[in-house]
Amino acid sequence: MHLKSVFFLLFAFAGATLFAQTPAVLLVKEEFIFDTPPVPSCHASSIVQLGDQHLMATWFGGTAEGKPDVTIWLAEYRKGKWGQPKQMADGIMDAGKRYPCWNPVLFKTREGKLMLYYKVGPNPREWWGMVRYSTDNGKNWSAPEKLPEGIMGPIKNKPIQLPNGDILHPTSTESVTGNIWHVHLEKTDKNGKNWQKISIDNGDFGAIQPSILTYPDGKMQMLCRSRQNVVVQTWSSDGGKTWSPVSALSLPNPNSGTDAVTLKNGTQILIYNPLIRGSDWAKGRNKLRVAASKDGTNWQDIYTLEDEGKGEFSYPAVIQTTDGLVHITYTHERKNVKHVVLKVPDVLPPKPVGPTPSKAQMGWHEMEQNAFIHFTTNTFTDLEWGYGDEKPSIFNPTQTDVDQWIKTLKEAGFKGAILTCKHHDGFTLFPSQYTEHSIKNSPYKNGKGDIVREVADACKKYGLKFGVYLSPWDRNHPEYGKPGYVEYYRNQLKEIFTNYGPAFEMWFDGANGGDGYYGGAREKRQIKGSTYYDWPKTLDLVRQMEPNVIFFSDAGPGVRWVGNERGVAGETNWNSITPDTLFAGKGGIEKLLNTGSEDGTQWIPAEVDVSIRPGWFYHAKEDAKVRTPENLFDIYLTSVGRGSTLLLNVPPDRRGLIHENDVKALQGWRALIDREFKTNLAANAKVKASAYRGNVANYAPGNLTDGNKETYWTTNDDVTTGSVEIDLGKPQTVKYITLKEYIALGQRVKAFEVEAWQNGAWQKVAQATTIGYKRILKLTPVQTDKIRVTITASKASPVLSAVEVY
Ligand code: FUL
Repeated sequence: MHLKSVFFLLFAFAGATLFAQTPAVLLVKEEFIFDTPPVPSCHASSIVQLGDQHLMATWFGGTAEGKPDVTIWLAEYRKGKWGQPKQMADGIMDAGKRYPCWNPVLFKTREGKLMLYYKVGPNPREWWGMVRYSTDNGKNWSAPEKLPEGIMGPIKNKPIQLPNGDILHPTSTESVTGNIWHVHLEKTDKNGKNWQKISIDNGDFGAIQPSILTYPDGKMQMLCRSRQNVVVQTWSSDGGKTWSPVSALSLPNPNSGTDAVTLKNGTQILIYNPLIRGSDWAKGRNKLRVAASKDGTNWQDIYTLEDEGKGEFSYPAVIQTTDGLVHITYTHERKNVKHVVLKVPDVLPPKPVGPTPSKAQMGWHEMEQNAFIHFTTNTFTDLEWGYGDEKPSIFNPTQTDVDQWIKTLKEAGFKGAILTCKHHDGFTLFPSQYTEHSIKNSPYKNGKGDIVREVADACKKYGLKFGVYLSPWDRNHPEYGKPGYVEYYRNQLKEIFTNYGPAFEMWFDGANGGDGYYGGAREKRQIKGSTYYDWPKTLDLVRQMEPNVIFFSDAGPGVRWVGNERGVAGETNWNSITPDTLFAGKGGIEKLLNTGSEDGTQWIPAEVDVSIRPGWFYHAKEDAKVRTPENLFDIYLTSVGRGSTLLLNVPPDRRGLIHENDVKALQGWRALIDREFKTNLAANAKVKASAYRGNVANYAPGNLTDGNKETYWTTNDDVTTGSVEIDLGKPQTVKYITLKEYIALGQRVKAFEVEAWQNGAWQKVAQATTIGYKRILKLTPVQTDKIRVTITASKASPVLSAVEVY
């Protein structure tokens, strides 16, 4: 690259950053405290500010929690960098006995005394409180000393210092017998001396590990983890002397540590795992969120720190530094401590409305276009549904070039490809050890071939995600319809997901039961779609291997069928649906699947599956019936343009190649999309809005045209309609309007219209209902210099991330 163009790029990039608005909650930084963990396991961090750009964090670490070698570690952060961790304390006691160390807590008083509290002892029921002090910001520390008998010190979260200098230490106990968990407070003077206990009525709750929040009216609140699957609280109106009985908040808690802090502007911040407890400790700790509140009672999620199908992200610690930023540390898979810095706006973002997409679903929405690949014995028998009695010897694609398939798909703009690893005929495109009806008994590469491997590898090579179709209905298998087949099916899922992953989507269709070969029985077998496969168990099995996989079926749970195979999502297309009574293969629900339900309980967006040819499999007689680029473009508008993801089937032919006609159609289609959406006339355009939330930049209408998917325009909570006006600068021919909702906060818009400024007046040029991830409206081309979008009905304040004009 020429030096000049490097300069140009740098300049353009800086310009874009300068003019971009800020997301409501801005991620300033995220990093791990260490590059190479000094010990195999770490947990329970705490963080404190020592000065400008100067922080200190602590945690316990060793071979594993509870092992005698576990010690207390400390690291300092200066000017944006974490230094080498140092060991600060161990559990070697005078008698030569060694115990594990636990939950360290850092605190610095207004007077400048730095305190490192921690616990030592065989377990949380028998541990005792320890402390070290530093009066020179951590350069030198006093010798470890035991806290007075019966005093714990802060149990996990930081203390607060009262206006009179006294310190309140949030703490708790776990009983040696009877397994009673109980929160209380300890109070000291400003030097951390003269300990006093303040007891709290815990009622029936088993609560531990409180954090203390303060309110402008002088009230205080403690938030704690509980064994009752909720975050619990207690309040004080007398400066912390007495506390109300413990009660539940509406926030879930999987019996995992939380932390909270009061910001200078009065906003309360809580970091918590928003799930209920699973079958073991780590379950329920796979998601971690930031919630905010003004009154301590009404909480809203404002940021997602972690959202994984599996894993432990837990035990947060949170502080606000003098520059206003919020610093969070938390346990990351027990391997590292993660440090995240956020800027939280004074005016809080809108509360999420209804269900919202998971991180994996969001990734799926952003893919927009995926390809389906149907290939099996049907390609050679000219059937759509093979009976299951095919001879493996007929599978013989002699010119197979999987690179050609995936390269073609890549060039057409697809982001992922889902392969029929096994269709209803039961023939496996991989050498399954569980069946002879398999590629291993075909002439393809003398029985050494493996199309699943080739596709997975080519996807990797071309940067496409790989997905799996493994038909539940199997017309070859003798046990189909009996319990034995379900085990067989699960075994093959194990083969696929352990040998060919990662897979982003698993597709299981609704076609089930009926006649088939069934190992020679040649009969009709009916199954009960709602129960036969025991899907919950099967999905759990797959999740163990691929925690973030998206499951497609008629009823989700990841994404749903769109209700037809014509390529058409509903004009009105809600990403939500109530799946309670739905299951794969249930009849009569096509209309519901097509539109979703406005009040659906789960985020299960529609996927539009359609074939480029009349059939799903290649048939020479359909070579002239390949969809035209124009037809594919219409499908693009009725799928991606209606907030869905398109899954377009492109079946390889008998040679093992994507047929020339299909290649040509795809190329034409791509060219059409590129041509029609070449220049966004609204990029960086001036935008006005009828109103915007709190009149602050975080929610200003300029966020609609800044090209940043994390920024959005929204209104105050009581405003559910509104308009934005885009100034195109000069008269332009406008053919399409693209709108995007910021779906992380739920799908909201129910109706909107678009107007163009013509001859001194607004003329309506389109109206529609839902938006969702993306909505493209095709207009009768119009000459105009101004476009106005008016949200006429919305479930709550509309939240839009983009308006594009083409
Ligand atoms: C349906 C199947 O029966 C078809 O053969 C095809 O695979 C389509 C995508 O799903 O359920």
